[in-house]
Amino acid sequence: MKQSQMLIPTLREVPADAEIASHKLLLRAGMARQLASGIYTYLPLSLRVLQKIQAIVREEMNRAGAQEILMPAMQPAELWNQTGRWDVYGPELVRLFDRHERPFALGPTHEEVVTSLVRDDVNSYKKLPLNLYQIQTKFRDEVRPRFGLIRCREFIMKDAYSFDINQEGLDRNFQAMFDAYTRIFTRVGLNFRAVEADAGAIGGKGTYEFMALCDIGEDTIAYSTEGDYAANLEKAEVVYKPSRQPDTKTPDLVKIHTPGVKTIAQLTQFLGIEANRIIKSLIYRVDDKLVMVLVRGDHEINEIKLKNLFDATNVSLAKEDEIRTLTGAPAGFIGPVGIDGEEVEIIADNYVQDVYDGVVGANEADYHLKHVKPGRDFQVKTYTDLRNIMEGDDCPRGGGKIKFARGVEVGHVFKLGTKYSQAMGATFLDENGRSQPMIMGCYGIGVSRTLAAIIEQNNDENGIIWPVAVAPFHVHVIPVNVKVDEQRKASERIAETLGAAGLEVLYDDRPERAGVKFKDADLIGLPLRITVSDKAQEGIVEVRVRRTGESYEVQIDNLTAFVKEQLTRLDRSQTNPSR
Ligand code: 9G3
Repeated sequence: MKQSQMLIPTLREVPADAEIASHKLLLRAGMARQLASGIYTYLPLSLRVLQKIQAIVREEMNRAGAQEILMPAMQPAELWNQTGRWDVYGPELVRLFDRHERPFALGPTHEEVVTSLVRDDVNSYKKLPLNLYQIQTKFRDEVRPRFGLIRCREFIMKDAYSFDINQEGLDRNFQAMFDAYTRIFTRVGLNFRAVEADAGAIGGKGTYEFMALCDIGEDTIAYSTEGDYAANLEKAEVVYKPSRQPDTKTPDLVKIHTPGVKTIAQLTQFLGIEANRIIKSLIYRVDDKLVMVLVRGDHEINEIKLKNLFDATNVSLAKEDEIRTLTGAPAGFIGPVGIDGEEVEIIADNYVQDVYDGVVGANEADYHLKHVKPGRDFQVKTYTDLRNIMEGDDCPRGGGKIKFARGVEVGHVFKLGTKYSQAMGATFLDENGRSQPMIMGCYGIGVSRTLAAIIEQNNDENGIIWPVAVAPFHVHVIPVNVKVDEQRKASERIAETLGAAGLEVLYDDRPERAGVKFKDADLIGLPLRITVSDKAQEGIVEVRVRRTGESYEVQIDNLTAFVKEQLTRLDRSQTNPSR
């Protein structure tokens, strides 16, 4: 392909709102342009990469027994009313009216559509299992689109849906999808972890997020220094080991004046004690009731665990006036001592029970209590795992210590069970002729987000460094001076020969200065760059490896073999990035 004829509008500078590497580079390398907030045009180079990612996705989905379909983006509201989700989702669901004033949604996901399809056309156990997938544009009117293609309002997703007659079938499909995702993200060259995640509103047991490790990721992953354990911080369970109690008797409670000392940090400073001697008390509104939650001063409450404990829809910190009404004191001075467990449930993280000679708010402004002993001075209805795991904690599964990493979710696999099939009447007749709801799973990959994550993980100060498997082209052929006939002719011959050998070649035939062309080549980031200079007269060109900076002088007669060998070597190193 001649670069002078391709739309690759490279930029030196980018708008200030492009904060992260992939967003900057997509704009600078002439790969994408924003049409509106969170809405992008993919330019030719991006499309070539997307098509390679999608080819890998299709190969692995088909290998796992899934069948490709393509569902509409326009979804009738009544489908969403059958599952009750029309009213669950707010402004994030893009809604419109057709010419007959009928309400529609632009699909953010396709559980309703695919379940109605299967309900209407599949009704015998003989027709199951079934796994249908599509690669299609999704619409979600995010309140704050950001980070380029990482968080868009219109994006490309591969979404798959499996239908089985029983749990074993779902487990098989789930495992097949899990393995397919592992192969997909390995083949595209991503450094990723499959992490246990919280099922959230979807419900159902067993859900994993595939996280591309990168510092701009919004999710925190807790992983073990040994073994394979990894979990989203929301989900990571904390193993509780009772600590031996010092056998000294805890003195009686004493109220102390702590004027304006509200936070844990101020309290440790004021009293000269460790944060693990303080019991933090928080009042939460859990659906329609108030709950007092206790965690040790050096720990953080995990609101997802709190929500799951009550199987609640909403969990939020109580308002200042609710706190005062309930405890008689402002936040920062509240505590469990003297609170009537009948009026407000008191629950605590496991590690609270080992706090000895502790400190809590006195339920009076500017006062705390010291020498507090759980079980003696206050009762707790439930001790359970309510805190965030922390770096250095023991891994809850097997050995090792917990470390944190940040990640971007590029895949998500769910066991749905009968949530949608029940609601929409997607049933099948089992071998006894009895009607049963199908058991479902759903599986998503953010295809356009994967493109951004690959750039996020593969770049340096000069630009993108494409993994071979998804590079827009394999080789960049650049004459130092295209006005010198011998260089131009040699370049054209080389582009022709490599093309004929099945390689994808971008030939920079632009009448630009060499420096400009080399800068653009580094920006665009193809795996290999072939520089054609006057040395071509001696039958020699320079081959430069973008990832490593290595450069080789190569006989033109040996160029095809050398290029293929380099690409193979690079590809092998990239599909198993350092774990
Ligand atoms: C909505 C809107 C946003 C949404 C959803 C519905 C996320 C919604 C969860 C899923 C679950 C899986 C199949 C592919 C993999 C993910 N955001 N989810 O259901 F109406 Cl506005 O999409 N779906």
